[in-house]
Amino acid sequence: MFRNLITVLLFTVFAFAAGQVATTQPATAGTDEAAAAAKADGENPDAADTADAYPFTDLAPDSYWMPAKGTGDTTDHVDWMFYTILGLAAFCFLAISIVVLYLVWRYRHRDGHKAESSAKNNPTLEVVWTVIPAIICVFIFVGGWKGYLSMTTAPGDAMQIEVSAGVESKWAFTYNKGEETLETAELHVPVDRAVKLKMRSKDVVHSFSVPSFRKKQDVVPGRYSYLWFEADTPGVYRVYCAEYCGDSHSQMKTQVVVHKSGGYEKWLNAEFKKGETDCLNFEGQEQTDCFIAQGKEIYMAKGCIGCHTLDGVAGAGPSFKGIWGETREFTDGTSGVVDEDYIRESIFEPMVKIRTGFGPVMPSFEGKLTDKDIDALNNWLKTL
Ligand code: HEC
Ligand SMILES: [Cu+2]
Repeated sequence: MFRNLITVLLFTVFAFAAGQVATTQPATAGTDEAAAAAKADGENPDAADTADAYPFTDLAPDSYWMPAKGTGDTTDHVDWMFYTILGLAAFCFLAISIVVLYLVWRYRHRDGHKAESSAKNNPTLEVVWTVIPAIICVFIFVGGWKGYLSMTTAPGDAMQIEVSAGVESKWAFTYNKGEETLETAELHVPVDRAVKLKMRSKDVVHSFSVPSFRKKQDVVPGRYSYLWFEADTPGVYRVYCAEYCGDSHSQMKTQVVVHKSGGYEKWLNAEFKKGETDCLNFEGQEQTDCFIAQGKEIYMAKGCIGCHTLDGVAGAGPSFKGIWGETREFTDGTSGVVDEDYIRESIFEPMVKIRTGFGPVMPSFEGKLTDKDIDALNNWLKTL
């Protein structure tokens, strides 16, 4: 009796463990997606594309158990396996619990009854409870294996995007166009097109997971791993790291934007152009105007305003008024003209040339300002 009970209990535990493994996919809430989409909308230069590209109302969870579906066939297969295993586990749990409870009651201790020695073995019963679960296990294995095969073999014409994980628990996606590359924090893909991710980790083991695509793949340092999908519903879906990777693991999330037909190419082109000038956001302004506006923004945002005035009155540092083309004298006796190189050097290596009459107090902005920032500052300083 005891041995049988233990067998039955163990089986229940296993059945449930199997069910649990399949349920560890986090559920996706529709509202966050809407917020994410709204955010992506604001950032995307092509609002006309994005407005109807993200039907977030469709992104409500697929069921109590499963998040919205973003891919067709693969999702269906995974969901089918999931519900089958869940059903099996629930059935076994209920059936076994009921029998156990009944037997406990039926053979309970009563006064006057003597315990009988139990039967040694029952070959028929043992064969049945071995063969049936074995068949079920093989069935589950074949289903999982099929899903795994289709998950790991990307179609030959799949578009490739590089993914890197790590460095402050962030995902980064790299797109190539000829010689140029573009790195983004969100994944953008076209609809109805197979996309293959070539993934690597810069530090520890992470796991790239898109519950809505029912896809998950470990990303291991020192080797590439791959994952592919073909999204068939435009929208914004969540991306998680599904492998505990450090104290900011829970922050390691982003989203995948599935553009509707044609939208991806527009986005990519706009994004590459943005990389060239970073000024596309200034609508209706000439490129140079835009640069000038940016220069002033940097002046105010980076604290230059604390030491440099614009009205000709010197503060801790010289005023920027009329600075362009002036001749400056330095404490080492040399002199020079204010041009682009001088300005660049003044910002990155302020100690190299100290202007006579001022102290060597300006901090270096090396690493804090980009080359593009310097260009913008130059454009702006010329106009003062
Ligand atoms: C803590 C005060 C301080 C801050 C902040 C500061 N500067 Fe300066 N800056 C100076 C001083 C003092 C000088 C003159 C001495 C020298 O040449 O290093 C100077 C010189 C310069 C010069 C050369 C000016 C000339 O007339 O020859 C430029 C250009 C300049 N700074 C740009 C910037 C920019 C751009 C920022 C912000 C990103 C900035 N500075 C932030 C103090 C500062
Ligand atoms: Cu991670």
